[in-house]
Amino acid sequence: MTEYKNIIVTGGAGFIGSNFVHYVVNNHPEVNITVLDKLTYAGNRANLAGLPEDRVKLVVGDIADAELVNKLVSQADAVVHYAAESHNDNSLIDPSPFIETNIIGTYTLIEACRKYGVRFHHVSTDEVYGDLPLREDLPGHGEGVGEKFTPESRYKPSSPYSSSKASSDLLVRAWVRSFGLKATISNCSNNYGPYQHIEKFIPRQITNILSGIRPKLYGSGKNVRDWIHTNDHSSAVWMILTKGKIGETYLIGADGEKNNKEVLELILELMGQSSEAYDQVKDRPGHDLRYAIDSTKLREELGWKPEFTDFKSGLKHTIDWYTENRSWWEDEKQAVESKYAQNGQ
Ligand code: NAD
Ligand code: TDX
Repeated sequence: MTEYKNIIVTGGAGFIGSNFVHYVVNNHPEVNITVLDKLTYAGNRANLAGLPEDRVKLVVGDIADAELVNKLVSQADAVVHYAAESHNDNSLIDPSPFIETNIIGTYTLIEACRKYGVRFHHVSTDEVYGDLPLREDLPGHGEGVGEKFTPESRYKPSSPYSSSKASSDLLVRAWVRSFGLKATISNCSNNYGPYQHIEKFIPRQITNILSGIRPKLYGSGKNVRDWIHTNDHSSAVWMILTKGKIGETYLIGADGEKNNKEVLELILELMGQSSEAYDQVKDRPGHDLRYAIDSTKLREELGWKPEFTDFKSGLKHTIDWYTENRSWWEDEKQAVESKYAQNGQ
């Protein structure tokens, strides 16, 4: 049982937020959820379809709308904050919504939580720490060099997206220290699973193959991401919300480092394609080389551990989901690909 019976989930109609809503509905029957979501291009009512209406309510609105936020927060026990502009490539084309939503939106939420004494959990990313060198470029291939992100790592964001997330993390930290905001922060690595927007790497390649388009790999494909199944992210956030220490930052990761070329080759194999059936395209400007999370603190202090650690089987389920849910993504595919094509990607 939890003391948080009525929670607000911002961005709960997006990829990770909606997976969290499903997780809470399935695992914590005493909790009611208000999803606050603007339904931008990345938000989708369909992600919440089938959930019990008496437990999950969708409020369509902006997290930067102080009047609406104050009204909702005054009636809640906790806020779990996922809403964000989340795509690096978009932030390189137009940073402005990233500043509005990720910085001003977070500010609006923490001001309301401060006013009403409401518990706040801030969902953030490992990208605030910038990148790490590739293991192959480290002496002894990086073994024992202490080469992962920890909660003490220096903030060093590279893109407009990651710098806006870093800004929001720092606001939360300051509100804890100066105003006693009851907040925790989590920084998670790259998520995969169902309901992820098809602009992102894994679903873009799966839906390319399903549409007869060749997958697109940026640059050399050597860049490393530390993959975690979104269900494991959800269990970690719930644990931090309910057992985490106020003011603390927890890093969430499942030891899932892989380079992009390896991931793409696995998708091609699982979808019955030749391992060379893809195009190498223009690299992302400022492309972070490698992310890797040390989640010891979360595992040792709170006893969390990931369940979905077989990447190949998680990827297979994800491919099956996009194959079986064509209507969820098909209408948007052409527009997403023409935006990339304009950019040479
Ligand atoms: P997403 O883009 O799929 O979903 C974002 C959701 O926020 C959408 O439903 C959108 O409509 C909503 N939203 C955007 N602006 C809003 C506003 N102003 N007011 C209200 N709602 C708004 O993103 P995601 O990949 O699910 O990421 C969710 C959170 O997790 C983000 O904070 C992101 O930084 C963080 N995160 C993501 C990853 C990842 O791998 N995707 C990893 C670590 C952390
Ligand atoms: O078509 C592509 N080809 C490609 O090679 C795309 C879309 C991406 N890539 C590469 C770029 C990255 O190295 O794949 C990797 C993953 O790309 P994205 O899916 O865009 O994710 P990334 O930039 O790593 O950021 C993600 O993880 C951290 C989320 O989008 C962020 O919201 C989260 O904070």
